[in-house]
Amino acid sequence: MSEPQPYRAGFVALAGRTNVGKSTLVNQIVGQKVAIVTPKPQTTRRRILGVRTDADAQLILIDMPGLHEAHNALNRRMLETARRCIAEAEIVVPVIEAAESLDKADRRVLTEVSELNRPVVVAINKIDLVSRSRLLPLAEQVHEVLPRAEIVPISALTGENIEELLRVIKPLLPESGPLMSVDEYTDQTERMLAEEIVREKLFLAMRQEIPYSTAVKIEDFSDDPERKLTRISAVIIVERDSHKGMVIGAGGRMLKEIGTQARLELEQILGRRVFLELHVKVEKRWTSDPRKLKELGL
Ligand SMILES: Nc1nc2c(ncn2[C@@H]2O[C@H](COP(=O)(O)OP(=O)(O)O)[C@@H](O)[C@H]2O)c(=O)[nH]1
Ligand SMILES: [Mg+2]
Repeated sequence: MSEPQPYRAGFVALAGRTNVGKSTLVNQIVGQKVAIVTPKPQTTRRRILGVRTDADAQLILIDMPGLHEAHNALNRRMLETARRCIAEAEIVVPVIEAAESLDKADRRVLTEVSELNRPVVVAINKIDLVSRSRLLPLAEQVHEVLPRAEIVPISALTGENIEELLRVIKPLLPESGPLMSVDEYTDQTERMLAEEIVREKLFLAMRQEIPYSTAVKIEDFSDDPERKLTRISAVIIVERDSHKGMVIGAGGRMLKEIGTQARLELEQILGRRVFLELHVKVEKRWTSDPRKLKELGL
């Protein structure tokens, strides 16, 4: 009979440029929505933990902002956050996009990761969009930068090959009992989740560059047990008066739609009725103001 395998647990950082599907992958592995996802770059601003507890191992996944070039204080903070996340992880999983060849930004990420003295597993994501046979040249290019890393093609969206990714990662984790309570799946409070969900609906609703200069702050989050509902009041912060008008929309329709979408999802996540109130406030140049960023927890 074989020896029982020791339990393993540790921190796994998902690193990569923006929009490759890191947050989608965290949600897929955890089996719950812990991180918001949009087609827009730079959706994730903070470090978010997602926990997956299995019978043989516990993975604490670190979702983080993308590795990108920084042009303002917000971007610099996001980049610092990403680098700190990579530094604190036991295993680094660079996520890159399935394509014919390695994109410049992806190559930069792999090179940065290759300089760490840490086990690395490369996830080639979005394989639902390409045929597998065409991934060979890409895998070879990855192998040139990271000769010792295992490479696993996956689809974070459909879940394809995620079990294989976990099978490769688990033996690399240190021997340890679970680090987080087994019924926990994120380190975020309900208040933080509410903030993120409102921001997701805002990002999805707005076109062009406006999302990057908006933020959401929860001003009140209180349970009303008698009426079995949670009252949430949030402010959407924008940089310019013109942006305020666009977020509110003609006759207030845009803001109402964002509020409805956010409320419906929050009711589903929290499992109770939600009364959500949104308003919009202009804070000139908040994305360049370190003090404002700190106030917003960024
Ligand atoms: N087709 C496809 N799209 C994906 C996949 N994973 C993520 N996406 C999409 O890529 C976009 C960015 O995803 P997100 O998780 O926010 O990327 P992040 O910036 O790396 O966290 C979203 O529109 C996702 O729906 C995948 O495996 N296949
Ligand atoms: Mg993300």
